[in-house]
Amino acid sequence: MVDYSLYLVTGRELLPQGKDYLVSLEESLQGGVTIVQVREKHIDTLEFLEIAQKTKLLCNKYNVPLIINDRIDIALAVQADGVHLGQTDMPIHIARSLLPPGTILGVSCNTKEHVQKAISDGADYVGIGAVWGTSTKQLTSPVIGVRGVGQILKTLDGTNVKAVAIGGIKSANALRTLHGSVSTTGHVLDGIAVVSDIVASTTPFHAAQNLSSILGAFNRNI
Ligand code: TZP
Ligand code: MG
Repeated sequence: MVDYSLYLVTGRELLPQGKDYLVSLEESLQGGVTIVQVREKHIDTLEFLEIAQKTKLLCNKYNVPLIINDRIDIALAVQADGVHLGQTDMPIHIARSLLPPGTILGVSCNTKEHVQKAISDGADYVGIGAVWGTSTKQLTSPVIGVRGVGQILKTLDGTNVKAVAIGGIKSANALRTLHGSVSTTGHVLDGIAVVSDIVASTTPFHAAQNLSSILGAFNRNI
């Protein structure tokens, strides 16, 4: 079973000055990150490949799945565990036909319609957001808030498709995000996806550990 609870999405441009990418990543894994997505925009294929290979080695060391954003070729090349796709990337059902059986496929969603399509296309999980405002990504649609996440989560009732929320999640609002997102039908997030709260921290170990203990507290309360 994949543990989506503390889903780290990389963002090398957000690293504190002088902080090495792999050092930060390893500290965050030691702090409790359960799954890692390499997200790189506008870099050469060779550089993406090298980053993905190094990330894969670290993920293997901590027995944590590696997801590659957008690039099916890179995922195949490094034998990643999964691929994350956006609404204008390769459709999930086509990605599925290109990748080995059992590959984890996730898709970004911000409407119920997106989620319905993700379900029928055979996605394993959806990333719902942006839940809060964020400066990490230029958003093309309004933030949906925790109520919006809860409404979208309902669409997943009765399916085995997992869900993480993303966008502006920090230790200061993580518990509110988890509690506030519970749908009127009782559907709960499977995890929170985070970039800056961990990557921009000078102490990613502590950032991840804080989030991890918040997840623990939430799970003890539901
Ligand atoms: N997709 C929706 S919001 C976002 C992505 C990749 C960025 C989230 O970054 P942060 O720093 O956790 O707000
Ligand atoms: Mg994409």
